[in-house]
Order: sequence, then C-alpha cells, then structure tokens
Amino acid sequence: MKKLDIREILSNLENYRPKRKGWTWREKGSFEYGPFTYQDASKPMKNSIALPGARNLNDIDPQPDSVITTEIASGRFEDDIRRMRMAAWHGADHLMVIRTAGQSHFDGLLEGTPQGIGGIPVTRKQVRAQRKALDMIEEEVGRPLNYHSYVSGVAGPEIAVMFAEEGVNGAHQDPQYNVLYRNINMIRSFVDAAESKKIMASANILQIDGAHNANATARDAWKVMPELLVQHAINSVFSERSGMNKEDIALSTVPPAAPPAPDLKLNLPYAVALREFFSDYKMRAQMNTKYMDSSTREATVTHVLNLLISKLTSADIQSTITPDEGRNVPWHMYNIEATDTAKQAMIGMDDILSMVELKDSGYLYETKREIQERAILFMEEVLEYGGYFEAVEAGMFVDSGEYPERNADGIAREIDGGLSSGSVYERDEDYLAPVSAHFGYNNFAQYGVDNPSDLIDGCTLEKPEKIVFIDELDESDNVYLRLDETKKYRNSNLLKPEVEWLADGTVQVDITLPTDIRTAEYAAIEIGKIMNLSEVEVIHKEVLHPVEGSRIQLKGKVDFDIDISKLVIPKKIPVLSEDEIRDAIKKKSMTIVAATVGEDEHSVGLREIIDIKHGGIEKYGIDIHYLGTSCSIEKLIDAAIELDVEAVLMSTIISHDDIHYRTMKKAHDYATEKGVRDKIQIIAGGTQVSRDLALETGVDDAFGRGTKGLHVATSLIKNRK
Ligand code: Z97
Repeated sequence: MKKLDIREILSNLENYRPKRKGWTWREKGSFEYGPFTYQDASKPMKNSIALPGARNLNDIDPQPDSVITTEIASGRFEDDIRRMRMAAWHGADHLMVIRTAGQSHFDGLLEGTPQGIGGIPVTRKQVRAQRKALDMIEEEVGRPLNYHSYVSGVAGPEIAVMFAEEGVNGAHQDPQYNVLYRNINMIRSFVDAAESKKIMASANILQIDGAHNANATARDAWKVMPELLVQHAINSVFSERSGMNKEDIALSTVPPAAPPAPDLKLNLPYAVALREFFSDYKMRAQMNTKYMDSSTREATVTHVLNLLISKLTSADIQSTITPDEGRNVPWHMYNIEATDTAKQAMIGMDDILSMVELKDSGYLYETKREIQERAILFMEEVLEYGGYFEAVEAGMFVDSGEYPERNADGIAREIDGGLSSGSVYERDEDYLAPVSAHFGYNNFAQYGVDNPSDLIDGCTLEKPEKIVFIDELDESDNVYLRLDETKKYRNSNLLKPEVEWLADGTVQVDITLPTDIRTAEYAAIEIGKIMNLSEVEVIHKEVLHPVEGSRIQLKGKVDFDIDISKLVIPKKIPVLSEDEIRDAIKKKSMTIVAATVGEDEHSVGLREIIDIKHGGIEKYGIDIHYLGTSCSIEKLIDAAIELDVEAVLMSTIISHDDIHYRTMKKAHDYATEKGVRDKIQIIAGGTQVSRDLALETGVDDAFGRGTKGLHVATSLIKNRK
C-alpha cells in the first residue's frame, strides 16, 4: 500500500470537482460481525483497523450506527490529510478541521496554503485538497466521509458559498457564537447567518450549532443547562426560517458535568430534557472538555461516561475531542485513540436499550422537568426584554447563576457594538443577486426569469467551471516550501519520529521518579536534556504519592533519523488462525513431550508456551507430556520414542559459551542416531535463541523472546511429518 502523495493531490487541483455534495449518514441496521449480531450497527467497512482486542476475535471490526467525528488542529493541511486517512481507517467518517486562530475576524476569504495556529487557515485551495484526498480515502474504506469546518465569523456567507461550491459536507453555523464569543455585531451576525444558512441548505450541508460553547465558557457548566436549551431553540428555529431542512440541523450537545461531579445524575436528566424538546432535529454529542486536565486516562473515562449517555438517549453524530485538550498536544495518536474510544464504547454498549429503560418518574423525570421549566422561563424573559438582542445587551447569557438565579456576570454585548457594527443596509427596491441560493429580497422578477441565476447562465453553484481558483498568494508561506523542507523524508529511506507534522522529531517520554511532584518535574526536564532532547516540556504530571512517587510525561525533539535500508528486520513468520489449529488437531490428535534441557532449572518460559493460562498450546487440544527441568537430551528423546509422539519441545535459557546451540545439535544428532529424526519434530526455544543460528544445528524450528503458544502451534502443524 502506498502513502498519500501530497504533490499528486495538489496537481491539477484547479480543475478538481468534488464527487458529491451534502451530508451522508451511515447505512444503519442489524449486522453480523464474526460470531455476533449487533443491533445498533452499520455496514462493514471495506478496509479498517480493528480494536486491539479484536486479535482474539478474528479481527472483526463492528461499526456502530452513529457517525464518528474526529477533530484535527495541526495547522498544516497536508499533515491533516494523512491524519484523516489514519482516522478514517479507525472508523471516523466525519473529519472536522479546526481553523486558524483569528479567522473569525477576517472579513473576506483567505487564499493559498499558509500555515495556521491551532488549525488551518480555511482557504479554497486547502479545502479542495482535503476534499480531494477524502474522495480517495473513502474509496479505500468503502464508506462516505463527511468533511467539515466552520461558517462563522465576519466572512460567514463568503465561506458558506465556498463550502457549497467545494463539497464541504458539514459546518458549524450559529450567529450566537459570533455575538457571544467573538464580539461580532449581533445584527450583522444574524443577517449573515440567514444568508449562510440558505446557502448551506442549497448544498445540504449539515449544520452544527454553537450551544456547546456556553458550557465550555460558563464558570459552572452544569448551571448553564436551561440556557443551553434556549440557545439550541434560537438557532434551530432561526435555521428553519432561513430555509434549512430539519434533517440538516444538528444540535451540538455536551454533557455539562464531568467526574468527580456526579456525572450521570447531572447529565442524564439534561440529555433527556434536550432530546424531548428537540426530537425533530439531529443530535451531535460532543465530549466534555471543560473539566479536563492533562490525564488522557481521566479524559477517556469522561468520554466513556458521555458515550453511555449517548447510548441511553441518542446521538446521530458522536464527536470525539482528542483526549489531549488539557495538555494541548493535538497529535495524530490522540485522534486515533478518541475515535477508537467512541467505536469501542458504542459497540460495547450495543443494544443497551433493549435491556435497560430510563425511568419516567422520580428523580430523572422531575429533574428533566425542572430543567425544561427553567428554560421556558428563560425564553419568556428574553421575550420580556424585547427579544434576543435586548436580552444579550442585558447580560442574560452565560451568567454563572442557575437560571432564574443571576450573578450579573453574563456576557453582555451592545446591539450597536462589536466588530462590523453599522455594516447592514436595507436592499434597494431593484436589488438583484443573480445567484441560485440567496436569502431574502431579490428582485429578479423585474427581468422576467424564474431563477435569478438564469440571468448569467448559471451561477458557480450550478456551473463549477465559473469558480475562480486562486492559487498561492504568499511566496514565503505555502505548502510547496513546507514540502521542500521535509523532502528528505518523503518517499525515502529516512524515518524520523513525528506526532503531528512529518519529521517534526517530537517524542514523548513517560518517567516515574521516587520524589514529590515539583522535584520530579524539574528532575524530569534534566533527564530529557540528558537524553539529548531539545525543547523539553512537561505535558503531564501526576502524584502517585506526596513523597514516594511522581509520574511525569515529557515531550521533546530528537534531531536524528533512521535509515530503514540499514535496519535488520527478522523475517515475519506467518501464523495460522486459532480455528485452523484447532481443526487440524481435531482431525488428527497430537502428542508431544516438553522439557527444559541440560543443567537448566528455568521453567517459566516453557510453561508459558504450554499452559492454557497465557495462551499456551494445550488450549488447542495438544496432549503434552512435561518432563520438568534439567532434563537430559537422552531422556527427552527416549521418552518421545517410548510415547510415540510427533514432536519434542526443548527449552534452553542458559546460553553461556553457546551451550544452548550445542544442546540443540545434540538433540538432532541423538534422534538421528536412534533412527527417529524423520518422525519427530524438534523445536527449540529460549530467550537467547536466534532462529537462524538454531536452524543451523538441525532442529526443525526455533523461537526466541516474545514467542507465544500460537507461534509454536503453527509450527507444529505446518511441520507435521
Ligand atoms: C466543536 N470542539 O467541535 P473560530 N462556530 C462555532 C464554533 O463552535 C466554533 C467556531 C465557529 C468544538 C470546536 C470550538 N468551536 C472548537 C459555532 C468553534 C470556530 O474561527 O474559532 O472563531 O470559529 O464543536
């Protein structure tokens, strides 16, 4: 299989057209995977990477029914593309790219491929290249991949048009986001939103709202629950009035609390309240990051509890935020871990609602009612103020009190204030926009046509050849320069560690030190330096005990690379499946003798290979006569002859003066002398055994460190005399 060639993706990009437009859901239903039938599942993928535990289940990779999101923020679209491919193979089918800090405040489109901070500058070229790559990746994984970014900020409508043209499948759009978090003028934001939503609707772009930002911003996220319902309501109804279909409107919901708060007691009634109020719309469940620290373990537990709520209620889209939010290392591996967490937890909880039921009385019911009542009172007060704008001006939103309590610390914006205030004008009577998707007054009737874009023989949404593709504008900041910088590592023999960008050289080191946390932190930085890492930084610390131990995770950079043409990689020996081995033994039983030979009292290694406890060969039905330790070669081979076995397993740990190889040769010679060598397999093993050297002694097979019962059983079956 070949790596993605970024230059190939970039070539002829000016003429590339997306394969399709609009959002695609998974093909849901009941599906069989291996020995199991899953109810809340979706169609198998063509190519995928199964969960690690699937090794013991013939690598089945059952897919849940929710779309899984992964959110990528590396700042280089060319590296994001590779991460998208990794995530898609793990089961993510909603690839969300975060955009660079500050793009909300740009009042027009950016062009080219400049590098971003915390995300990519969203430009036509970067979007087209990523969509093109996803069009290729979806062929590999055998399912549609939804591509997503943001239609907010001052240039919202321009971005919406570009997204509709380029086949972007999903986007955040919520004018409340502009107003509350980016201080963009509210009148401008709502006018722009109507236009954006209408354009998004024309291309069936799924919309995600911005209510989740309130729980990320609020001082006590669980107190903001009534307001969240109000924010969802405002954007959803506004979207419909702007021309969106209900099925293209998704609510972005985050369980507001996280442990050590009583997670389900707070979050479950809220989730039920929300779904009851907004049953017409799609649910996009995101993870709680508000209370996330730098422990990936802790973040993962919170994610799984969030996933439990999704399963107990519903989630059309299950978002995953990389469990690195608290440490700000948005690395490939965390996208993959989060995607796997969602897949694993959802599949693990398959069909839960056929077994448990949410109560419609008592605490859950009463708390749900209470949240809904508070939300209705909130909305009534908004109306009393005169509407949303006045209510924002009065500071009603993101107040730290639990409504109707108010602490007078909400985000207050002035109706006439904020960025781009005073930039909205009424349309003239003869106003004309010759485009197929447009909100509001458009006097094309004056020209006697039904579709305004007929006046120009079709607009860019209908005639993509009319799109003006602008290539690079910045000679000092573009993808070609970045590709040149890393040229050494593309299609070459050189390998360098990376976490987010090709050859970034970053590695993570996990260190436990027997001291207090502060001493450990500074000692670990010194350790990193002594290990020759540069830019050493502590990314996580954890007290194991106030004085007995501390755990530190470092990141740092290495400045070397590895030439893979010089690596000595032992040949991989193929193994049979467990079923194949069992079948072979069932057809023809197998008896063997086994012992640790010579003056050698080690028994652990051989027992690992034999005993069922750790996957040893007895689990396949092989009959084993164990002769113990310090067994002589003569005794071992004589026993094999007497018991008429197919094979002997000889374990040798001691390797001083190559005694282990000499013992193997002795076994081969003695069996030959006794005239049974062609009837009995001899298999040797031990931690110091090199297979190639061992085979020179005449034994049939040999195994070193890391061998499992499966390897030995495969050999026994394959080399049957
Ligand atoms: C999520 N983790 O996936 P700017 N519009 C809305 C937003 O929520 C956001 C933007 C625009 C989150 C994504 C936070 N949300 C991160 C409704 C961002 C982005 O360029 O950062 O201003 O816009 O929902």
